[in-house]
Amino acid sequence: MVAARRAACFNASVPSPPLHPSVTDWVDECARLAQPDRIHWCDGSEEEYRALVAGMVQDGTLLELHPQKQPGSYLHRSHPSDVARSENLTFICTERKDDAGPTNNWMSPKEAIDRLSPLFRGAMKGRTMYVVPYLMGPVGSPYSRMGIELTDSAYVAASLRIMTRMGKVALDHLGGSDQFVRGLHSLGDLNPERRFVCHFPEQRLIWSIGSGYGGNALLPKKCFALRIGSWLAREEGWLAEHMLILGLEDPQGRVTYIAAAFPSACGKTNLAMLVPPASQKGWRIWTVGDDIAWMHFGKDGRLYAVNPENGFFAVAPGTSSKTNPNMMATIGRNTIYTNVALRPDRTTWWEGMDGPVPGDAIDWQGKPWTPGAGKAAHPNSRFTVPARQCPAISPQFDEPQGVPISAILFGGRRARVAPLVFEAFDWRHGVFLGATMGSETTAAATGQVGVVRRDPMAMLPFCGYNMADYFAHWLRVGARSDEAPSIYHVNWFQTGSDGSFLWPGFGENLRVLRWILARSRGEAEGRRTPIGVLPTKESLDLSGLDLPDSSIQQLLSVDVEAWTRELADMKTFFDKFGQRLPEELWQEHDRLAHRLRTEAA
Ligand code: GTP
Ligand code: SPV
Ligand code: MN
Repeated sequence: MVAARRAACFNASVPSPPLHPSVTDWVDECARLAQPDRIHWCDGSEEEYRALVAGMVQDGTLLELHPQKQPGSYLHRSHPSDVARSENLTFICTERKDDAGPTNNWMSPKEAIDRLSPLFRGAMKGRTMYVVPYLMGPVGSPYSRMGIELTDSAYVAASLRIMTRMGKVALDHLGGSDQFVRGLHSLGDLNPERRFVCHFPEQRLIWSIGSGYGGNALLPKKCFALRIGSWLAREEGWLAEHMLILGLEDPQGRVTYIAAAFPSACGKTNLAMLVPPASQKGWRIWTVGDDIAWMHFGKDGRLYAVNPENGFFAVAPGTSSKTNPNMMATIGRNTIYTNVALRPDRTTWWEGMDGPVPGDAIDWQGKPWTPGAGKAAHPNSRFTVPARQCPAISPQFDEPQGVPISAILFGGRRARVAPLVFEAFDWRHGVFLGATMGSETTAAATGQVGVVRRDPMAMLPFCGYNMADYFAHWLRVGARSDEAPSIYHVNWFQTGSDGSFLWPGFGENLRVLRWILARSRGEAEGRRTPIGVLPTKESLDLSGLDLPDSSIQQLLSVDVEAWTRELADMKTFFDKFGQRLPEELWQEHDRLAHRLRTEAA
């Protein structure tokens, strides 16, 4: 009976044993629920990828771009109501509501299964269910983890081959084990009324229905590597973070690794592949990751980071050969774009790209567009591309032990208040800086853009458990080591009275990284202020930038009144957590209040 059902369900390429029976049992169970016409086990091969793409070109899911100008590249358009992560439809489904905490939407596991089962029932009729085994992290790394995503979206299956180490390599890693994160995904009917992204961290399970976009649908990324990942990390004593990882090489050839947490669409990808401007001779940046870091303390007490991903799913608008030449080179081929605009010669375009604005184009919804008619590319339009195509990809990208992190940066998008850069007094103060980070919302999530909100450690939408416990975890792991990285806060996004950015940003951000590096080596001056240690004007290399004194003044000063107002907002945020918030954070809050009062007096 079981054999007969398997024969009916599985394609010829069912991987040969030894798979743990729980793998096939779960695939069977999901197939009985969603009732796909076909099941395809992905092996991750080039031929399979080509066949997936060919099928999508044929049925109109993908449009082939100009084969010479953008070889191997395709345009995908998502449903106009499905263009970004849906935070309001994202749930953490723990047995106890308190374990999800006040910053997450919560449903009991039973309610979630009861509500979503009818939506999944028969959802894959007439469709193929792709079984996508994937490995998060370098092959052979003790820190890598297995997941399997079942999806009825060929776009998702193809994208996962870019974003993860997918197919045979993953099953080889799994071997006969039953340790993997289960992810069930269906496009459903794409109606936001019937869209849910549910996480069951206690069951290592994800159920997502009703969206085909990014973080809602590519389950290894935010759902596994961050939400379930952060839960596992707390249980096991490591960190799963929304951070880029870069190597900063100085003119003597020494490489120092830095991790940085900025909220969605706040500059991680750009910093991770920074190209030094001509004025910064001898410096070089190596890209290890642009979105997620899994970090473990080594026996030597240092914090080591691996990038669990294998590709980039990055923001298109604003990407140009001026802002991010490495990314422009990366996407020269084998790239799947989503919701960008199309020029008449079948090449892609978006706001902020090089060259002239096209006189006419097709916008992200497939409609004719001329300049002045709103945005041609959706503000959250993106592309997936293999990480190894990046000219700056680090030789340590596949290093199983990861890279040792010397500094951690937290940063937000703040028009006012937060100076260009400041250093935390110690680990505990650094955790406070991360926990109280504020940032303006962006198009990466549905909802209003440009509203300042608390986004602790850039993890507000991604922490899979109570954030009070998450802060306690951060405090605990750092206290265990004398070699913990130093912590900094940065902000590239201050604006002047006319609304334009005060700091040139992008490649020039290297100047800030150099100050951070020099500080961590004890070689740069700093100025102690109530919020942390700021650069003195002389210690930060501003040569050749031609910044007006008034801009430098605003970039490098602490507005005591504005910070005093911040304090009140931090308190409101902390109050949400009640007794569960670690006492140390209240102490840091009170110390900041005291320092600000002393400064004002
Ligand atoms: P996610 O993929 O959503 O997690 O975002 P991310 O943090 O990787 O953001 P990304 O680097 O893609 O940047 C988002 C937007 O910010 C793009 O439009 C960039 O052009 C812009 N940006 C990045 N760095 C800078 C900077 O230093 N200054 C300014 N003004 N804009 C920047
Ligand atoms: C983010 O929003 O932080 C992203 C894009 O990196 S998505 O994968 O859609 O969440
Ligand atoms: Mn992100």
